[in-house]
Amino acid sequence: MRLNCLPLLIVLCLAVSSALAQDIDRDITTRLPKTFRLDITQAWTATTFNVVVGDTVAILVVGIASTEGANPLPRQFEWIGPEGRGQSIAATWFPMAGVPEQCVLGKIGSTGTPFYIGRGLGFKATKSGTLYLGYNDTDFSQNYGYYVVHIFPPR
Ligand SMILES: [Ca+2]
Repeated sequence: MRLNCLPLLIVLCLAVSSALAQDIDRDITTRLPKTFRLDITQAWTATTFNVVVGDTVAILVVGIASTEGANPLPRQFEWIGPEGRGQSIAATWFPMAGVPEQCVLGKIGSTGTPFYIGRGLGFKATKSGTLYLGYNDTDFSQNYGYYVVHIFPPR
């Protein structure tokens, strides 16, 4: 009895999936991101993504990480998103001063000027070079976790 229903079920599934697929036309020119895992146990990480002057690039960062090991003390250094600790503005001895401590940064080229990325950023490059991702911290030894960074290339 159950086997008799199987062909009908398959036809029904195909009809439903076919109907759903008719709502889109695939666009192969859509920008799909390159995805990187940002290690926060070091200040800067070189990506394999190269930027050219004039490129418009979009970056999206997700995840949470700890600056005080895998079990940070409650209400002291808790899990932090890529926007950093908004209540603590970095001093001059951080990789980038004047933005939140423990935020995600970027720079173009190993000697480039750092810029704030946080949860995400869209920019037009005024310099060519390898895109670096950074973590705005001074002690990297007990950092735990990572961020996932999606970089959408220019069209
Ligand atoms: Ca730290």
